[in-house]
Amino acid sequence: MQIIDGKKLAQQIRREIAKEVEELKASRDITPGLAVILVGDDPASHAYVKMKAKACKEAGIYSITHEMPESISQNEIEETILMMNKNPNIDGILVQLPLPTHIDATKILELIDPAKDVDGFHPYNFGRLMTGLDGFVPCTPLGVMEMLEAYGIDPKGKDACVVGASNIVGKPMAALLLNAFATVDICHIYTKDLAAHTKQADILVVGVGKAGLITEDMVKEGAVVIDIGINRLEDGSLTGDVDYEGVAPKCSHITPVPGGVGPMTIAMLLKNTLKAAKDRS
Ligand code: BQF
Repeated sequence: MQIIDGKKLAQQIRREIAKEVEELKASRDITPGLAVILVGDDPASHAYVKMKAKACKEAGIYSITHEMPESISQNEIEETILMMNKNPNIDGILVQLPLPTHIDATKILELIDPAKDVDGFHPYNFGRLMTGLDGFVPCTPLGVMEMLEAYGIDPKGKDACVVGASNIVGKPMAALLLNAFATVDICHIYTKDLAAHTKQADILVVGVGKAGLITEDMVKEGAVVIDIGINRLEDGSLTGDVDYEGVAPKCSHITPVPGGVGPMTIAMLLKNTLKAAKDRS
Protein backbone atom coordinates (compact mmCIF):
# COMPACT_ATOMS: atom_id res chain seq x y z
CA MET A 1 0.00 0.00 0.00
CA GLN A 2 1.33 3.40 -1.03
CA ILE A 3 0.26 6.68 0.57
CA ILE A 4 -0.25 9.45 -2.00
CA ASP A 5 1.56 12.39 -0.42
CA GLY A 6 -0.44 15.40 -1.62
CA LYS A 7 1.39 17.78 0.64
CA LYS A 8 4.80 16.93 -0.82
CA LEU A 9 3.53 16.87 -4.42
CA ALA A 10 1.78 20.24 -3.92
CA GLN A 11 5.02 21.74 -2.59
CA GLN A 12 6.90 20.55 -5.69
CA ILE A 13 4.25 21.97 -7.99
CA ARG A 14 4.23 25.29 -6.11
CA ARG A 15 8.00 25.60 -6.55
CA GLU A 16 7.67 24.95 -10.29
CA ILE A 17 4.90 27.53 -10.56
CA ALA A 18 7.04 30.11 -8.72
CA LYS A 19 9.77 29.56 -11.31
CA GLU A 20 7.31 30.00 -14.18
CA VAL A 21 5.94 33.17 -12.60
CA GLU A 22 9.49 34.57 -12.46
CA GLU A 23 9.96 33.74 -16.15
CA LEU A 24 6.66 35.40 -17.08
CA LYS A 25 7.74 38.56 -15.26
CA ALA A 26 11.11 38.54 -16.98
CA SER A 27 9.89 37.76 -20.50
CA ARG A 28 6.60 39.67 -20.71
CA ASP A 29 6.57 41.94 -17.63
CA ILE A 30 3.39 40.23 -16.40
CA THR A 31 2.72 39.63 -12.71
CA PRO A 32 -0.20 37.20 -12.35
CA GLY A 33 -2.99 38.63 -10.18
CA LEU A 34 -5.76 36.90 -8.22
CA ALA A 35 -8.78 38.64 -6.69
CA VAL A 36 -10.71 36.83 -3.96
CA ILE A 37 -14.19 37.75 -2.74
CA LEU A 38 -14.86 36.65 0.83
CA VAL A 39 -18.33 37.23 2.28
CA GLY A 40 -19.21 36.96 5.98
CA ASP A 41 -17.17 35.53 8.84
CA ASP A 42 -17.26 31.76 8.50
CA PRO A 43 -13.98 30.67 10.16
CA ALA A 44 -13.32 27.84 7.67
CA SER A 45 -13.76 30.18 4.69
CA HIS A 46 -11.39 32.70 6.28
CA ALA A 47 -8.82 29.96 6.89
CA TYR A 48 -9.04 28.75 3.28
CA VAL A 49 -8.69 32.28 1.87
CA LYS A 50 -5.71 32.96 4.12
CA MET A 51 -4.03 29.79 2.87
CA LYS A 52 -4.70 30.78 -0.74
CA ALA A 53 -3.28 34.29 -0.23
CA LYS A 54 -0.14 32.89 1.40
CA ALA A 55 0.34 30.40 -1.44
CA CYS A 56 0.01 33.23 -3.98
CA LYS A 57 2.55 35.34 -2.15
CA GLU A 58 5.09 32.51 -2.01
CA ALA A 59 4.67 31.90 -5.76
CA GLY A 60 5.11 35.58 -6.65
CA ILE A 61 1.45 35.96 -7.59
CA TYR A 62 -0.22 39.24 -6.60
CA SER A 63 -3.43 38.66 -4.65
CA ILE A 64 -6.08 40.88 -3.14
CA THR A 65 -8.90 39.76 -0.86
CA HIS A 66 -12.11 41.74 -1.03
CA GLU A 67 -13.87 41.14 2.31
CA MET A 68 -17.59 41.87 2.54
CA PRO A 69 -20.03 41.67 5.47
CA GLU A 70 -22.65 38.90 5.68
CA SER A 71 -25.33 41.58 5.08
CA ILE A 72 -23.95 42.55 1.64
CA SER A 73 -26.47 42.80 -1.21
CA GLN A 74 -26.49 40.72 -4.39
CA ASN A 75 -26.01 43.92 -6.35
CA GLU A 76 -22.86 44.98 -4.49
CA ILE A 77 -21.17 41.62 -5.09
CA GLU A 78 -22.17 41.79 -8.75
CA GLU A 79 -20.73 45.32 -9.12
CA THR A 80 -17.47 44.13 -7.53
CA ILE A 81 -17.19 41.24 -10.00
CA LEU A 82 -17.82 43.55 -12.96
CA MET A 83 -15.01 45.83 -11.73
CA MET A 84 -12.64 42.87 -11.40
CA ASN A 85 -13.61 41.66 -14.89
CA LYS A 86 -12.44 45.04 -16.26
CA ASN A 87 -9.26 45.31 -14.16
CA PRO A 88 -6.27 44.40 -16.41
CA ASN A 89 -4.08 43.52 -13.41
CA ILE A 90 -6.51 40.80 -12.29
CA ASP A 91 -6.10 37.49 -14.14
CA GLY A 92 -8.19 35.33 -11.83
CA ILE A 93 -11.38 35.93 -9.85
CA LEU A 94 -12.39 33.59 -7.04
CA VAL A 95 -15.58 33.81 -5.00
CA GLN A 96 -15.07 31.84 -1.78
CA LEU A 97 -18.02 29.50 -1.22
CA PRO A 98 -20.40 29.06 0.47
CA LEU A 99 -22.15 32.43 0.08
CA PRO A 100 -24.92 33.57 2.46
CA THR A 101 -28.33 32.08 1.63
CA HIS A 102 -29.84 35.42 0.54
CA ILE A 103 -27.27 35.56 -2.28
CA ASP A 104 -27.85 33.83 -5.63
CA ALA A 105 -24.46 32.15 -6.00
CA THR A 106 -25.15 30.76 -9.49
CA LYS A 107 -25.85 34.25 -10.81
CA ILE A 108 -22.63 35.56 -9.23
CA LEU A 109 -20.52 32.76 -10.73
CA GLU A 110 -22.09 33.31 -14.16
CA LEU A 111 -21.01 36.96 -14.04
CA ILE A 112 -17.29 36.13 -13.80
CA ASP A 113 -15.47 36.55 -17.12
CA PRO A 114 -14.85 32.91 -18.20
CA ALA A 115 -11.25 33.92 -19.08
CA LYS A 116 -10.73 34.84 -15.38
CA ASP A 117 -12.69 31.90 -13.95
CA VAL A 118 -9.78 30.20 -12.14
CA ASP A 119 -12.14 28.06 -10.04
CA GLY A 120 -13.69 26.70 -13.26
CA PHE A 121 -17.24 27.07 -11.93
CA HIS A 122 -18.68 29.08 -14.85
CA PRO A 123 -21.05 26.97 -17.02
CA TYR A 124 -18.94 27.98 -20.05
CA ASN A 125 -15.86 26.27 -18.60
CA PHE A 126 -17.92 23.32 -17.38
CA GLY A 127 -19.22 22.88 -20.93
CA ARG A 128 -15.67 23.05 -22.31
CA LEU A 129 -14.60 20.38 -19.82
CA MET A 130 -17.50 18.09 -20.79
CA THR A 131 -16.63 18.59 -24.47
CA GLY A 132 -12.96 17.81 -23.83
CA LEU A 133 -11.85 21.32 -24.81
CA ASP A 134 -9.19 23.40 -23.07
CA GLY A 135 -10.46 25.71 -20.32
CA PHE A 136 -10.41 26.19 -16.56
CA VAL A 137 -10.96 22.98 -14.60
CA PRO A 138 -12.12 23.11 -10.94
CA CYS A 139 -9.08 22.94 -8.66
CA THR A 140 -9.96 19.91 -6.54
CA PRO A 141 -10.69 17.43 -9.35
CA LEU A 142 -7.74 18.83 -11.33
CA GLY A 143 -5.53 18.18 -8.30
CA VAL A 144 -6.76 14.59 -8.13
CA MET A 145 -5.81 14.01 -11.79
CA GLU A 146 -2.32 15.41 -11.13
CA MET A 147 -1.93 13.07 -8.15
CA LEU A 148 -2.92 10.04 -10.25
CA GLU A 149 -0.47 11.03 -12.97
CA ALA A 150 2.38 11.68 -10.53
CA TYR A 151 1.92 8.20 -9.05
CA GLY A 152 1.74 6.50 -12.45
CA ILE A 153 -1.96 5.65 -12.24
CA ASP A 154 -3.57 5.76 -15.72
CA PRO A 155 -7.42 5.75 -15.59
CA LYS A 156 -7.66 4.36 -19.14
CA GLY A 157 -9.81 1.23 -19.19
CA LYS A 158 -10.25 1.24 -15.40
CA ASP A 159 -13.55 1.17 -13.56
CA ALA A 160 -13.85 4.44 -11.62
CA CYS A 161 -16.50 5.27 -9.06
CA VAL A 162 -17.14 8.87 -7.99
CA VAL A 163 -19.18 9.28 -4.82
CA GLY A 164 -20.73 12.76 -4.71
CA ALA A 165 -22.19 14.63 -7.68
CA SER A 166 -21.68 18.31 -6.86
CA ASN A 167 -20.90 20.83 -9.60
CA ILE A 168 -17.67 21.71 -7.78
CA VAL A 169 -16.22 18.25 -7.19
CA GLY A 170 -18.15 15.15 -8.30
CA LYS A 171 -19.37 16.15 -11.76
CA PRO A 172 -16.09 17.67 -13.01
CA MET A 173 -14.19 14.73 -11.42
CA ALA A 174 -16.34 12.27 -13.38
CA ALA A 175 -15.81 14.28 -16.59
CA LEU A 176 -12.02 14.27 -16.15
CA LEU A 177 -11.95 10.52 -15.52
CA LEU A 178 -14.20 9.93 -18.53
CA ASN A 179 -11.95 12.15 -20.70
CA ALA A 180 -9.05 9.96 -19.52
CA PHE A 181 -11.02 6.91 -20.77
CA ALA A 182 -12.11 5.41 -17.45
CA THR A 183 -15.53 3.77 -17.20
CA VAL A 184 -17.21 6.10 -14.74
CA ASP A 185 -19.95 5.35 -12.23
CA ILE A 186 -21.39 8.37 -10.35
CA CYS A 187 -23.10 7.83 -6.98
CA HIS A 188 -25.09 10.33 -4.90
CA ILE A 189 -27.55 10.57 -2.02
CA TYR A 190 -30.28 8.67 -3.91
CA THR A 191 -28.01 5.78 -4.89
CA LYS A 192 -29.82 2.61 -3.72
CA ASP A 193 -26.87 0.41 -2.79
CA LEU A 194 -23.69 2.49 -2.47
CA ALA A 195 -21.44 -0.45 -1.54
CA ALA A 196 -22.51 -2.40 -4.63
CA HIS A 197 -21.05 0.43 -6.72
CA THR A 198 -17.92 1.25 -4.70
CA LYS A 199 -16.88 -2.43 -4.55
CA GLN A 200 -16.54 -2.52 -8.35
CA ALA A 201 -14.10 0.40 -8.49
CA ASP A 202 -10.44 0.20 -9.46
CA ILE A 203 -10.33 3.94 -8.70
CA LEU A 204 -12.67 5.17 -5.95
CA VAL A 205 -13.02 8.94 -5.47
CA VAL A 206 -15.14 10.13 -2.55
CA GLY A 207 -16.17 13.69 -1.80
CA VAL A 208 -19.42 14.05 0.12
CA GLY A 209 -18.44 15.39 3.55
CA LYS A 210 -19.47 12.44 5.69
CA ALA A 211 -16.79 11.11 8.04
CA GLY A 212 -16.36 7.34 7.94
CA LEU A 213 -18.76 6.83 5.00
CA ILE A 214 -16.44 4.42 3.19
CA THR A 215 -15.54 1.34 5.21
CA GLU A 216 -13.23 -1.59 4.43
CA ASP A 217 -16.06 -3.85 3.21
CA MET A 218 -17.00 -1.29 0.51
CA VAL A 219 -13.58 -1.28 -1.20
CA LYS A 220 -12.17 -3.71 -3.77
CA GLU A 221 -8.81 -5.32 -2.97
CA GLY A 222 -6.01 -3.32 -4.65
CA ALA A 223 -8.13 -0.25 -5.39
CA VAL A 224 -6.85 3.33 -5.59
CA VAL A 225 -8.79 5.36 -3.00
CA ILE A 226 -8.93 9.16 -3.24
CA ASP A 227 -10.53 10.94 -0.28
CA ILE A 228 -11.80 14.45 -1.03
CA GLY A 229 -13.84 14.73 2.16
CA ILE A 230 -12.97 17.42 4.71
CA ASN A 231 -14.73 16.87 8.04
CA ARG A 232 -13.89 18.58 11.29
CA LEU A 233 -14.13 16.37 14.37
CA GLU A 234 -15.17 17.64 17.79
CA ASP A 235 -11.54 17.92 18.91
CA GLY A 236 -10.88 20.26 15.95
CA SER A 237 -8.89 17.75 13.90
CA LEU A 238 -9.60 17.03 10.21
CA THR A 239 -10.72 13.71 8.78
CA GLY A 240 -11.92 12.48 5.39
CA ASP A 241 -14.90 10.45 4.18
CA VAL A 242 -12.91 7.20 4.24
CA ASP A 243 -12.23 5.06 7.31
CA TYR A 244 -8.49 5.34 6.64
CA GLU A 245 -7.26 2.78 9.19
CA GLY A 246 -9.65 0.11 7.97
CA VAL A 247 -9.39 0.80 4.23
CA ALA A 248 -5.66 1.52 3.79
CA PRO A 249 -4.41 -2.10 4.14
CA LYS A 250 -6.68 -3.14 1.24
CA CYS A 251 -5.56 -0.43 -1.21
CA SER A 252 -2.80 -0.12 -3.75
CA HIS A 253 -2.82 3.67 -3.11
CA ILE A 254 -4.69 5.95 -0.72
CA THR A 255 -4.75 9.69 0.05
CA PRO A 256 -4.65 10.84 3.69
CA VAL A 257 -6.69 13.68 5.20
CA PRO A 258 -5.15 16.12 5.96
CA GLY A 259 -2.21 16.24 3.57
CA GLY A 260 -3.86 14.55 0.60
CA VAL A 261 -6.15 16.26 -1.89
CA GLY A 262 -6.48 19.55 0.11
CA PRO A 263 -2.97 20.88 -0.53
CA MET A 264 -3.33 19.96 -4.23
CA THR A 265 -6.46 22.12 -4.45
CA ILE A 266 -4.40 25.15 -3.41
CA ALA A 267 -1.58 24.30 -5.85
CA MET A 268 -4.08 23.99 -8.73
CA LEU A 269 -5.49 27.45 -7.95
CA LEU A 270 -2.00 28.85 -8.51
CA LYS A 271 -1.67 26.79 -11.69
CA ASN A 272 -4.97 28.13 -13.04
CA THR A 273 -4.03 31.71 -12.14
CA LEU A 274 -0.70 31.36 -13.95
CA LYS A 275 -2.56 29.90 -16.96
CA ALA A 276 -4.94 32.89 -16.99
CA ALA A 277 -1.99 35.30 -16.83
CA LYS A 278 -0.17 33.53 -19.69
CA ASP A 279 -3.33 33.75 -21.80
CA ARG A 280 -3.71 37.52 -21.21
CA SER A 281 -4.69 39.18 -24.48
C1 BQF B 1 -5.07 19.55 3.97
C2 BQF B 1 -13.27 23.57 0.94
C3 BQF B 1 -15.33 22.55 1.65
C4 BQF B 1 -16.02 23.73 1.38
C5 BQF B 1 -15.36 24.83 0.87
C6 BQF B 1 -5.13 21.71 2.74
C7 BQF B 1 -7.22 22.81 2.23
C8 BQF B 1 -7.88 21.83 2.94
C9 BQF B 1 -7.18 20.77 3.50
C10 BQF B 1 -7.95 23.94 1.58
C11 BQF B 1 -11.83 23.56 0.71
C12 BQF B 1 -11.02 22.34 1.01
C13 BQF B 1 -11.20 24.72 0.27
C14 BQF B 1 -5.81 20.72 3.42
C15 BQF B 1 -9.72 24.82 0.08
C16 BQF B 1 -9.62 22.43 0.45
O1 BQF B 1 -3.90 19.69 4.37
O2 BQF B 1 -5.64 18.45 3.98
C17 BQF B 1 -5.83 22.77 2.14
O3 BQF B 1 -7.57 25.06 1.80
N1 BQF B 1 -9.05 23.72 0.73
C18 BQF B 1 -12.01 25.87 0.00
O4 BQF B 1 -11.51 26.91 -0.40
O5 BQF B 1 -13.33 25.83 0.18
C19 BQF B 1 -13.98 24.74 0.66
C20 BQF B 1 -13.96 22.47 1.43
